[in-house]
Amino acid sequence: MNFSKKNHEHSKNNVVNVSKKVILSIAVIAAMVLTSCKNDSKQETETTQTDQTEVVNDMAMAEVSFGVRGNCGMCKETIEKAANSVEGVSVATWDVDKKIIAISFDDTKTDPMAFHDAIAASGYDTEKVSGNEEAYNNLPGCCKYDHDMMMNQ
Ligand SMILES: [Cu+2]
Repeated sequence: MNFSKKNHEHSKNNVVNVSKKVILSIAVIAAMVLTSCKNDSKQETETTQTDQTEVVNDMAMAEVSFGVRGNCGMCKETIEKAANSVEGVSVATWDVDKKIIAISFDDTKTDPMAFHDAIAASGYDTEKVSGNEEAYNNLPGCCKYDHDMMMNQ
């Protein structure tokens, strides 16, 4: 009787130890992901800004800018990719601090509502269209921005 009780307690302790380890590794991974998000955003801002100057000088383009919510460099990638997927867009640059996207485009091929729709479909709120909920739920944890976040800062 006594013997079996001891055994039981022992295995219970093991379970506690294992789950502590699991929680610790999740915390470490989460910390790594957060750090990489921050690094991304700085590098990307620099590269995209150079691109913009080159293209705008080449052609006469219409330009528009509007508020888009998001957190980090990975958000920037997704938001700009969505805007660039619209035909007629030459440059799209989202500012992680101001929560604004600036888009240069050929206005004979598209209009700004197409940008709002494309960005919202990728999961991000614009000042006119709310982000698609399913796409938002599939975003990485660090990209799950606050829906009450200020835009156009
Ligand atoms: Cu993000």
